[in-house]
Amino acid sequence: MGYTYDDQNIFAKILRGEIPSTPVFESDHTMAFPDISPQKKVHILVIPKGPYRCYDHFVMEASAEEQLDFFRSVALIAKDMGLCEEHGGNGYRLASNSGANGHQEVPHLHVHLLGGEACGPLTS
Ligand code: DGP
Repeated sequence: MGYTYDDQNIFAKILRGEIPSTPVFESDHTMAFPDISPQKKVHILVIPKGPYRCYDHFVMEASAEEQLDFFRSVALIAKDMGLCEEHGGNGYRLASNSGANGHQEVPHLHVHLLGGEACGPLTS
């Protein structure tokens, strides 16, 4: 069974400019913007520009160039936002929900970058 992708999801509309967003980062294959409902002082969503539903879809089917750009971008954003311990910050959490059990609401791969305050243990 191949991966499907619904191009009417909210992040696809943001990428096409149909819904406004305030990007904090953009590269050839990656974009990032603040979460509409932040769970921490810093809550950024990092998404690939390509049509990938979730983490495993992206890793299985995106090109090496897209993958390198995406994973590197996550780290660059964490660094630029002052979150990395190696650069004077207090660390951060990455989370990517996939599918129903993962409680994924928007079916376009996104990594939540959380920081600016303690995240605490994972609870549910
Ligand atoms: P998830 O459960 O991992 O699929 O989280 C989806 C996140 O997307 C959730 O934290 C809220 C956020 N979100 C939903 N709609 C919008 C939107 O239109 N703009 C922005 N910036 N964030 C959104």
